[in-house]
Amino acid sequence: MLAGRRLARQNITWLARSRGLSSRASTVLSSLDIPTASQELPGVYDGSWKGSGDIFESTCPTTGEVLARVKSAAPEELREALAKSREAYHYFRTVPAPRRGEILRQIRHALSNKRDELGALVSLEMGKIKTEGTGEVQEFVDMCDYAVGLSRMMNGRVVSSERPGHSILEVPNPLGVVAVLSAFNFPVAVYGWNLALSMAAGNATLWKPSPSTPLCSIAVTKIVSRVLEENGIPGAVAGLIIGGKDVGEAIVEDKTVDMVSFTGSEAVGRTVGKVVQSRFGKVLLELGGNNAAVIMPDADMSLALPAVFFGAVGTAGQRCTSTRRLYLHRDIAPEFLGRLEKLYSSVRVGDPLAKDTLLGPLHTRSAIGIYQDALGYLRDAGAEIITGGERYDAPPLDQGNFVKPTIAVPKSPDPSSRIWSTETFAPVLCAAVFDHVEQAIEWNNAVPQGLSSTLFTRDIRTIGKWIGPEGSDAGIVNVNVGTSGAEIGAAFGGNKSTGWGRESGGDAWKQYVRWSACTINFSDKAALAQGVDFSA
Ligand code: UN1
Repeated sequence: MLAGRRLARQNITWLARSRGLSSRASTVLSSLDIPTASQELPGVYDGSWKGSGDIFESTCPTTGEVLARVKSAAPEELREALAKSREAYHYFRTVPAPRRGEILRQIRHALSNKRDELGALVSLEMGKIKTEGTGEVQEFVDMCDYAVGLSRMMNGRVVSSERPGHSILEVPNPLGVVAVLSAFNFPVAVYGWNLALSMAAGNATLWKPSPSTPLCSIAVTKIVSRVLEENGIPGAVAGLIIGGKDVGEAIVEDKTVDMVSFTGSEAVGRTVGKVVQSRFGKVLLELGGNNAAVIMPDADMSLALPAVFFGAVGTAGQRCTSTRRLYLHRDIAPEFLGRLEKLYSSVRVGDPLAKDTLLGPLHTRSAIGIYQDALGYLRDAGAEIITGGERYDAPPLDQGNFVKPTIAVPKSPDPSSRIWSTETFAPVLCAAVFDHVEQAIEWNNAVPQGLSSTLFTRDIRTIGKWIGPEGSDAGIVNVNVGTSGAEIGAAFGGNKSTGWGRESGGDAWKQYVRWSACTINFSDKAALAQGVDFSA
């Protein structure tokens, strides 16, 4: 009897301590040492954990439950974090690059040890399915590998001088403090792209994640900071600052932030770009995408169909690289749409943590509104909705932000109309029919955004046109591969209103350093360039 009562009491304590969190949520959080008890979590790290600003709630998009309450940065905490970042940079810039690479190798190891747990947290907090959550952590791991290599290859150049006994060096040096303002849709990978390059380059990085995915950033920062501490490196080399619009604005305006790497909407990016430019800081923008897939009559359907399906429905249409426009050659349009619709009807919707799920929820309640607005506009403009077009409103999906993936055929393919020229961050795919590849390329290029694009064909001549000067003007120009799901090895980013930024691979690292051209005179003569004679 006594034992029974004690057990009941224990049960009550457990419930109180875990705030009635579902076991689904508490299992994921506990696996990453995120407290499930009711205390508020500190959301600022600059060598020590703190936070006394407004409280942000992390809400599960699948169940609507509050996963945690996080204390954001008060204004003086932001100022302190920025000062700590600068101090950390002063130390870190003197650490030899290959040694910085060794620390990145340890971070890579620590992240990959927690790959499944972090992947599950991404699923829980952001809402993408588990395989994509894990894939995102893998992207960070890959990026660390890449940066370890780079740490021995961030080479400058020796340039031939026109003057005897002179040498010219182009030298990359650490830049300073890099702020990373990231979005909810890739709450781990996009920080990984930036942190890995920024660390290899010898900078201090300060991360302001989306305020709706604080737990992913806290979990990642804990893993990274442990490695830094073990190596005697100041924690502010990889600082974290959770905050809202005011914190974002203060960072963007702050002259001590040498570079701002911003991922988000075109509207906010426009302001970020202007403000950072006006104080002559460096800015890297990754803004909207409005990505098209072009399907030629000779396309291999077994490649094109799954690529469009994943591109448009994967991540519930919430990648910058999601396929939003589908241009079909007249000869295959009815067959393609019929088969695509079948794939759509087979989509398994539900808990993104469940193994078989292909479609999770949208990240926020307000995203449902954006989806419904887009559908309302399409209907008013006379578009035919082939499939989807509404929420899943039966239990248990009504608890979360679930919407049906949609294929629409707008009345007109006019790329300047709102339907085609704006990015809707939801699974809405608009289709149009073309007769000649030139027409499809023109439509592909006629929108303001220029992130990703793809062409499906077996004809080498069409491929040549597509990737050449008369082809797609996007930053990512694929062939027989979907618009989304890029690897880290090539530079990632887009042109035009996507912002021209480049992250991850390729030459992206060159933005995270300051370049010096150093002319050195090894001779005894004071020669001037271009043969100028200034002898007294
Ligand atoms: C984004 O949506 O902001 O290419 C990034 C992709 C991913 C990254 C997307 N590797 O889809």
